[in-house]
Amino acid sequence: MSNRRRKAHREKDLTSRFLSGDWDEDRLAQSQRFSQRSKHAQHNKMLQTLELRAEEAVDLADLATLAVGQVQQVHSLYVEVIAPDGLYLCVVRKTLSKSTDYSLVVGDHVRIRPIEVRDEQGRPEAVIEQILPRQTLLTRADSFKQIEQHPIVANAQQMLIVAAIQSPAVRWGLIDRMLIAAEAGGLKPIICLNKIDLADPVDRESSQNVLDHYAGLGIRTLQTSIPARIGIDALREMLRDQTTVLAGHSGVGKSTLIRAIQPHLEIRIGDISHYTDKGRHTTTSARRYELDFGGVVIDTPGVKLFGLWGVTAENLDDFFPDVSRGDAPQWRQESHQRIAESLLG
Ligand SMILES: Nc1nc2c(ncn2[C@@H]2O[C@H](COP(=O)(O)OP(=O)(O)OP(=O)(O)O)[C@@H](O)[C@H]2O)c(=O)[nH]1
Ligand SMILES: [Mg+2]
Repeated sequence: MSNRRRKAHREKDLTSRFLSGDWDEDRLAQSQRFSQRSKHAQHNKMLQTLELRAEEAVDLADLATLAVGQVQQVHSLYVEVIAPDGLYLCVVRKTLSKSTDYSLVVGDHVRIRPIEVRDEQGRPEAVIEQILPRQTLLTRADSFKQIEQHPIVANAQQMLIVAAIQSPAVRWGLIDRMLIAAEAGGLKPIICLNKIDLADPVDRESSQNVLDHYAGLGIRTLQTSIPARIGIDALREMLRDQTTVLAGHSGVGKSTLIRAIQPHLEIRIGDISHYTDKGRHTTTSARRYELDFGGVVIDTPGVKLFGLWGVTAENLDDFFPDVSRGDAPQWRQESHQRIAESLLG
């Protein structure tokens, strides 16, 4: 009975997706997933040796002599680590993964032990022996109910919160949530309002008023447009010599901004027609990129919701100094109210 109901529901979904023109995108996503899966199968074989090595017990007396690298990207079966002498494909020592209560995320500093195996592209492999303490941690909860913690990026110094003035329309409530997550995780926030070429002067002025309010709270803000080349140089200066994680709704232009400041990087960028308020998630996992003028950026997949971790109805006011002081504009008071209600749940 329940199966039949589920099936009917799915068919309806497919029809509406077909009619809305999303069908090809889904097929594309499916074929991408398929090719990813066969790539995984290849890797799986190659990583078996590495897995076996990770299961061996080793004497860790030499731990301090091992090179420290930083996690560049986390895949389902292995982790890419950038070490002083280049990129390694790694797995975590079994005894370590059993003893630590957190899984690796992009930006984690790790000690690695190279082994004499290379993958089919000649990339060296290594076992991660130690995860070093995190300086900062951007985390979100899996839902507004805050049941499970989802660490996103470790050791970033700042967070570029990207929103688009149009397509998809800016949601200041999401920005407030990300501001709280940045502060709770020890990252300095910057609000970047992108796609300002798409807005009319009235929208631009009202957005500027909102940004001015954030600036009054000591938060750096900027407006950008890639086709109109507005704010790109200012953004480059803000990112120089810093480790910055970019976060925001899907389709706001996070990957495009990275490519605008560092053109040679191979970053996938979504087609604008794919973006509705639902978002399409062109970037599917967080990844670290080095900037050749100094600094590191971490691109992340778009988020629709940003569940807060470690924030309670009791300490929420700490993140809203304007509301506490009683000089917050109406929209900030409403945002505070909505978040407070969601925390009470
Ligand atoms: N008009 C206009 N379009 C832009 C601008 N910046 C980005 N876009 C377009 O917006 C679309 C989405 O850009 P992406 O960089 O893929 O967005 P994203 O935030 O990385 O999205 P996810 O990876 O899904 O989270 C692309 O078609 C870009 O060309 C801008 O300043 N103005
Ligand atoms: Mg992206």
